[in-house]
Parts: sequence; C-alpha cells; structure tokens
Amino acid sequence: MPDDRAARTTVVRGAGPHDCPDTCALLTTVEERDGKPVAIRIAGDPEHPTTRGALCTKVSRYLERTYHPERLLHPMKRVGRKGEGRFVRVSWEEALTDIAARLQEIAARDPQRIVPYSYAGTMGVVQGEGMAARFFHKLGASLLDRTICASAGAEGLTATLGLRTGPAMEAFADAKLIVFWGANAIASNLHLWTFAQEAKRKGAKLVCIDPYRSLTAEKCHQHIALLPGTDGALALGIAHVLIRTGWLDRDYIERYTLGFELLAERAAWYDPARVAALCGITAAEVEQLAHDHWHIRPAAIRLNYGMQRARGGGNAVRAVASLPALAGHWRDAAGGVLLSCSGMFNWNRAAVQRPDLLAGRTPRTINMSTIGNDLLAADPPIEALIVYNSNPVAVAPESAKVAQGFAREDPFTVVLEHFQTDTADYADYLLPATTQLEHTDLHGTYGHLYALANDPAIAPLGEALPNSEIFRRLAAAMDFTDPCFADSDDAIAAQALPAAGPLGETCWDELKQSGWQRLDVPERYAPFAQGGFGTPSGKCEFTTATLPAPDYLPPYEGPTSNAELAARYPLAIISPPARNFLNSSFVNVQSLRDTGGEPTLEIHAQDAAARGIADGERVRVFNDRGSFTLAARVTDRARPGVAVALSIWWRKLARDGKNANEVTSQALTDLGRAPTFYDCLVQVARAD
Ligand SMILES: Nc1nc2c(c(=O)[nH]1)N[C@H]1C(S)=C(S)[C@@H](COP(=O)(O)OP(=O)(O)OC[C@H]3O[C@@H](n4cnc5c(=O)[nH]c(N)nc54)[C@H](O)[C@@H]3O)O[C@H]1N2
Ligand SMILES: Nc1nc2c(c(=O)[nH]1)N[C@H]1C(S)=C(S)[C@@H](COP(=O)(O)OP(=O)(O)OC[C@H]3O[C@@H](n4cnc5c(=O)[nH]c(N)nc54)[C@H](O)[C@@H]3O)O[C@H]1N2
Ligand SMILES: [Mo]
Repeated sequence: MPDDRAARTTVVRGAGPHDCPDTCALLTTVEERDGKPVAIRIAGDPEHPTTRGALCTKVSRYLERTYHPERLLHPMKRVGRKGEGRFVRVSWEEALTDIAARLQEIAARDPQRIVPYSYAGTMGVVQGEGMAARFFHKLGASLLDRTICASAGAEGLTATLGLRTGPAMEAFADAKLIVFWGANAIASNLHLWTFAQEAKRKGAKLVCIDPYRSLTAEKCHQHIALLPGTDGALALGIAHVLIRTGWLDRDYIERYTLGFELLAERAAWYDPARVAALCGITAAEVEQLAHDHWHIRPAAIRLNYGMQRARGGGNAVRAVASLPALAGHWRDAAGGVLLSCSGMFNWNRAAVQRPDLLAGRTPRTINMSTIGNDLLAADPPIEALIVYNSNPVAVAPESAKVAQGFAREDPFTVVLEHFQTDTADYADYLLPATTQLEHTDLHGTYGHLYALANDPAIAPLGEALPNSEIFRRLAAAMDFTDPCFADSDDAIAAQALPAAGPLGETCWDELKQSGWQRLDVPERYAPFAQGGFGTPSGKCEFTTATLPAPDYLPPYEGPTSNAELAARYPLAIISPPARNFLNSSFVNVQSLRDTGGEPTLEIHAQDAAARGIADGERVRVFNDRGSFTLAARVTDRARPGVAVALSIWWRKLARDGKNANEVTSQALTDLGRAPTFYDCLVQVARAD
C-alpha cells in the first residue's frame, strides 16, 4: 500500500479474524510514534466486493480491544485456588520449561490424557489449527471433535448437496424472494444484509423464520415466529404443498435429484394443518411460504446456524436444503440455499496440520460440546487441557459441570488468551496471545468467495506471542525436532495453498500483496445449475446411502418428547448472539458492553403476567441443571412460550456470575454430535 511519508502513516491489509461469515477485508492505518508503529484507524476495504468499506460495530472497535488496558501482556502462573484468577508474572522461559515438563510427565504415561480445546476465536489457517495441530499430533494427544457451532448443519448440508456451498453473497441482490431462516443477518451477517436491502429496493420480498422478532425479522415483509426446533416440520410442510400442487421443476428433479419418491412419501404426512400445530404457526403461513417459494423467482434461502441448535437440527437442514431442488431454484445464480460456503476453501490441511505426525497412533476423540461431562468422567481422565481460541467456561453447555470440571486441581490447565476470561481464571499458566493486528494469517470464509491474507500491522504488545510461536517454542521445549516445527508463519500459509487449489495459481506472496482474491469460480456462480452436486451420486440427495428421507424430530425438551418436563418447565429459552458481542468476545470492551447494557431476558407480556413479572424486574431462570438471573424485558419480540436471553455474556461480568449456559444441556443433535443450545426448557420467576 502507498506510504504517506509526510504523516508517517502506512496502511496495512488484513482480514477480520472472527467466527463470522463476513470475514472483512481490513485496512489498518499505522502511525510511527517514538519509533514504534501504533494502529490509529481500522476500516473496511472499500474495494473488496463484499466488505465494501463497511465494518460492524464490533470490528470497528478492534483497536479499543487490541489496546485494552486489560490485555494480557506477560506469561502468568497461578498462585491462588483454581478459578480464583490470581496470578504472578513469570518469564516465557520459566512458563514453557515448566509446561513442557508437566506435559512430558503425563505423555510418558498416556498422551491421550492431554486434550487441546480450541475453536474459532480466530478463523485463521495459521493461528487456528496450524502449528497447534502439529504439536498435538506429534504429542499423540486426544483429538478434539470441534462441534460447538456448526457440525449438525454441516453434516445435513453435506449429506444433501455433497458440498458446503450456495449462492454468492453478492447474488442475494438479484433474488426476488429472500428467506432468512434461523438467521439474524443484521446482527451476524451484516454484509449479506446490505445485498438483501438492495434486492428489497428492487422489489424483492423478504421473509424471516425465527421464534424471535430479531432486528432482521422486524425489517422483513413477513415474520413467521415458529417454536424453536420445529424447522424440520415447517420445511416438510412446504415440500408437502409444493408436491400436492405440482409446483415442481420436474425436469430438474428428474435429472439432478435422488430419492424424490421417498421424500414425497415423507412429506405427505406433513400437511399444513399438522405442521401449523407442531410449529405453533398458522396453516396459511405454511401455504403462503410454499406459494412464494414457487411463484417468486429467483428465491434464495439464507439458512443459518440458529435453526440447527436443537435435537433435529441435522434433519431440519437436510429438509430445508431439499427445497430449492424441488422448485428448480439452483438454475439461477441468485437461487438456492446458502448455509456455508466453507467447502470452497479446500486448503491443503494435511500439509498445515500434519496428521502424519501421529505415526500410526489413534488417540481417542473428545467432543468439545460435552467438555463438562468429559472433565468430570472421561476414562482415562483428562489430566491436562490446553485452551486457545475459545472460552469454554462461558460458551460450553451446562456451565455448572464445565466450571466444576475446570475447578478440579487436576487437570493441569494452560490457557492462551488476549484477556483474563472466565476460562483463563482456571488456568495454571495463562499465556498472552497476539491479536489479528500483531500476527500473520491466511483466511478462508464461510460467507463469501474471497480468500484473504492478514499482515501484521503492529509489533506484538508486551510479551504477547502468536499462537503459532507459542506452540513452536513449546515444541522446542519438548524436544520435538521434526523440521516442520521450524516453519515460519509465512511458510505455513504458503503450504496451505497447493498449486491446484481454490485460488488457482496464486501463491501466498501474491495474496499478501493484494490482500484478498476471489476464488477460482465463474463470475456468474450457480454451483448446481446443471447438477454437479458433490454427493456420491452427483445429485441432490433427498435420501442417501445411509440416511432415509429427512424427518422432523421434535426437540428433546418439549411437550411431544417429554410432557412431564414441559409441565414443570413450560418456557423454551433461546440465547442467540447479541449484536454487539461476538460469542463471548468483545463483552469486556466497555463501549460495547455499555450499548448492550446488562443481561436481559425478553419475555412476552402473557408469560410475564402469568408470573407476576414487571418490565425491568430481576428474574431467575431455572431448570434441573441450574439457574441464573437477569433483568426482565417484557416485549412482544419474544413469542408466547419462548424467552430470549441474547448472549454470550462473560459470567464474571454478570451480576450473579452466571450466564445462559447454566441452563443449557449437553444433549447432542441427530447429526454432527453438536450441542442443542436452543433446545432447552426452563421456568422463570421473580428473583426476590
Ligand atoms: N454480532 C454477532 N455476530 C455473530 C456472532 C455473534 O455472537 N455476534 N456469532 C457468530 C457465530 S459463531 C455464528 S455460528 C453465527 C450465527 O449466526 P446465526 O445463525 O444468524 O445466529 P443465531 O443468532 O444463532 O441464529 C439466528 C436466529 O436464529 C433464531 N433461532 C433460534 N432458534 C431457532 C429455531 O429453532 N428455528 C429458527 N428458525 N430460528 C431460531 C434466533 O432467534 C436468531 O435470531 O453468527 C456469527 N456472527
Ligand atoms: N448459550 C449459548 N452458547 C453458545 C452459543 C449460543 O448461541 N448460545 N453459540 C455457540 C457458538 S455458535 C459458538 S461458535 C461458540 C463460540 O465459542 P468460542 O469459540 O469459545 O468463542 P468466543 O466466546 O468468541 O471465544 C473465543 C476466545 O478466543 C480468544 N482469541 C481470539 N483470537 C485469539 C488468538 O489469536 N489466540 C488466542 N490464544 N486466543 C484468541 C478470544 O479472546 C476469546 O476469548 O459458543 C457457543 N455457545
Ligand atoms: Mo458459531
């Protein structure tokens, strides 16, 4: 980028690191102060076709987050009890030597007793599972099943389409019907929303399917407030009407789909009246959705992960993903369904993560979504836990068990972090990690078709180090001598880009120069216009070799599956992302927390009145797993029977030191072994 010598500023290209489909192209302005580069401004790249110069509220505060007075700047060692959060500063040398000795001692007995715990605090290829994965593979540590977010939907989508992809984000501007299905785009996919706005101005109809009148729902033409976890029934109801009325692209079905007869047989049972009763909506709403899905073309469904966090999440995604093929919408670049396009970024993961370092060993796999149970009862026990890019004490379900597990004297716990989070409080060693402004990375995305490079804009603050460097040094301390442990971050990024990869011939140096580049896909990207699905049959598979036609599985916690439980705990609670937080990241940024206020429970007037709850009063939310308190907000944004606690708060920043995961369960979804955060029954009462 051009240097402005007079003002001594430079602009450095970067990428939004967060677990967000938008993965923005960033421009950070850096000024030289006392010989040190200081980031003074962060902006979206106006040239980047999906960022278009705009950043969300959170990422525009990335400098406030990076220069936060509470940033961890030095390695620290625990002095108090576990969980107390009292530490003393130590040198890197002391920390790494001691950690290596502890891990070696455990590994000598059984390396599987060491468990990595990480998710998408950064989505970077290098600072995510890069050097870290090499380290754990060499060690022979337990493998981690990274299911906490998307694996039910990913398995459902892959079963049906064979490839995680869909219409391009920009193409939504050309759709005439856009259905936001379990997707609060204004909060969690802002740039797609701007394309939908463009479509709206050109006459498109926008529909939102969400139990909650989210920011997005209130801006759509129609909002269908179904009960949580009932999406599979609704999708099958739409299929029912399409089939009954013959609103079918028979040519497309004939050529490019598999299992239509069995899907039709299944859908026959889901007539609109029955679906209406299951979903808590009207039969007319089901009919209307089907009518629109056939008559308004092209139709694009923005499906998001909000609807797969219940027992039947995988089947529900399969059912929804079947709809565009029935109506032939894939023929158009602005038609089809987009849940994720992460399948387009097929990096050379084996070169980056080096599973060959396992050398024939087959360690057990720990499911990150049941870490509460695993910490308390895994056999063999978890003796060491190394946490990076995640805050499990705040985000994993059934917090009481998670916190109890972390509070045990054993396991030996190492946390790599920017801040002293709820999880960091339990660390034996707390190691300071760099932010996106301070390290190198390569990014794919799950929401658009551009790969991005992230160049460091400033030097690491204090003694912070990139995750990659921490694992590099830890490998050295453990005497791991394989040459791959000496690879630089640039080398790892370059290894991720194979010659015939998603970027064609582009190499890492070129990507760093340009900052971002479109994948090697046609301008008019209509992935399944002529079939070409990634499934074994090459077709859209309504049924697969192993799965019958998708069905509706009622929530674990609901009147159908468990009437006794529903009688005691009659309200469903959902805890979707708050606009100004990114999962539990940014909760400690004061300006964002100020906008967020305090944790609130949105509850319908009818449900509030039945419990004598007035607006603003403190309420206790509880079930057999636990309880937490927050301020009631009486509102018709929440439908009757459903309470909403926007999340994910840091426990220690809430008045009672708890958050919504006190009540969520460790039950897993039908496909993908994923958590069921939004399949949760509670009772609510006044706190006093
Ligand atoms: N601002 C912000 N953006 C984020 C995040 C964040 O925390 N904050 N998190 C990021 C991450 S990790 C992810 S996975 C994505 C998530 O992105 P989304 O999937 O869009 O996020 P959610 O908010 O989980 O779900 C969206 C909507 O689904 C609704 N919902 C809940 N249960 C159901 C249901 O059973 N059926 C239907 N139809 N709708 C339901 C919720 O009320 C919510 O309004 O967002 C990413 N972007
Ligand atoms: N009740 C409820 N619970 C939920 C959800 C919900 O909707 N409701 N959503 C679920 C979903 S979709 C997800 S994805 C998970 C998210 O859960 P997590 O993946 O744990 O996400 P965050 O809470 O953002 O925590 C990420 C942490 O990584 C740190 N970090 C960021 N970059 C780096 C880095 O470069 N190095 C290191 N060492 N650390 C870094 C951040 O400071 C932050 O503390 O939560 C899940 N939990
Ligand atoms: Mo997520």
